[in-house]
Amino acid sequence: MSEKPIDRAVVEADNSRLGAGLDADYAALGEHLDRRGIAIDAIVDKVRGFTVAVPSWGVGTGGTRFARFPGQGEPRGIMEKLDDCGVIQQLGRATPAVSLHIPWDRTDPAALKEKAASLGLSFDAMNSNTFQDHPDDPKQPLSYKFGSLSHADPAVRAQAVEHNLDVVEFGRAIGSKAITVWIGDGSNFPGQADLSRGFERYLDSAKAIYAGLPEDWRLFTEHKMYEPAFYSTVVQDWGTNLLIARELGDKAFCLVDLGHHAPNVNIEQIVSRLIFAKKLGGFHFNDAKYGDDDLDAGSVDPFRLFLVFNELVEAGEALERLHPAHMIDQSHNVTDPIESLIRSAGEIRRAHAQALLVDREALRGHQDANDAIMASECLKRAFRTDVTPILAEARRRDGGAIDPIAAYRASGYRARVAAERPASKGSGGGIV
Ligand SMILES: [Mn+2]
Repeated sequence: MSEKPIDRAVVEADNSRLGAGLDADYAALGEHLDRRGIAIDAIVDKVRGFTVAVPSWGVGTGGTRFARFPGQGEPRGIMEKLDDCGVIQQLGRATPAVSLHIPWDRTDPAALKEKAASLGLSFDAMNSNTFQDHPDDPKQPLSYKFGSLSHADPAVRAQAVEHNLDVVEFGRAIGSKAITVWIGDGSNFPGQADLSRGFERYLDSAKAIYAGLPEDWRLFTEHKMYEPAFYSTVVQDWGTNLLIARELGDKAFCLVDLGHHAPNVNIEQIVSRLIFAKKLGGFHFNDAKYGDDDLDAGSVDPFRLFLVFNELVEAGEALERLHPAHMIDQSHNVTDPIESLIRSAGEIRRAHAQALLVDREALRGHQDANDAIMASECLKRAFRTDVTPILAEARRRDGGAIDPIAAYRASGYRARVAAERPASKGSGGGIV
């Protein structure tokens, strides 16, 4: 595989085909925003400065608990996953970092670092995995069937703690600065688990991980209401998550996965509260209709994504101090994962750009005057603005494609790797 996975000529062809149209659309939008007192170039610069990490597991085809239908040319290991991440970054220019999962992505760290650098990629937060068993890992002989960090058996807890510390060590070697801990611990039936003792055991384990954290690292804990446990989970919501972050210390923060809440929960308000508490650590972006559907960000409810970004922009300097990690966490069952990830990164940037267009001074005035209609319209006006030319211009200025999915399809990349990578087996659930 060449250093840049897509031939530069493909990007140039896309940009010359669409360049004049973009110039016209950009000028028209610029004029429109100018009338609203907004300089379009300043928005483009902010969009260019906003990046989101892609998950290494996202470039393989996902599955449900019923089945997994493999795609063509799926990556067979972390090096090929990085190639696919390189395509996403080369065309979209929004995703310069990759979030790894250990042990799925375990390999020689030096080789990994070299490969990433050749593709212009770096590594964001590491993810530990104690929600499944690892029969091939001699360091994890005990089963996580009944939990990990909160398990009743101290030997299982110790093994899970040790695994997390291993992940930190691995992350150090490749330049990561954070670990995200999500556990599947919980129960299926009332009475199965002691809700109090389970949480106390979790906290003890989390403290042991925290104690092994390098000085310049952050620990993100991720809450989830249900699944794989269906009655209770140990870290079920943002309140418990905040409690954990406060118990652990200054390097501990809460990670918000948009899919990990009950339907209709006001996620943007949770974000606001975590900013207030100075404990917002980062995001796993995705979208959902019913549960943790892991659909493409912004594909079902783009207004909710916009409202989350509205809180982030509103927070201003307070957010800069927190510098939350932005990561995508999705499962692609029926699409080409590369296309889904390019699109999702674009939609995340879209929500950010729209939030930047909110007239904050006017909004505050409407709020203080109790003018519900005008306050609502103030947000809707920003949300209704089609910022597509801003997103495309940001990509073009950074050497990406004006229409990255069209360029990807024109490149023939998927057919090329399908010839090099034998099809994987489709058996078993592939949800991640
Ligand atoms: Mn997640």
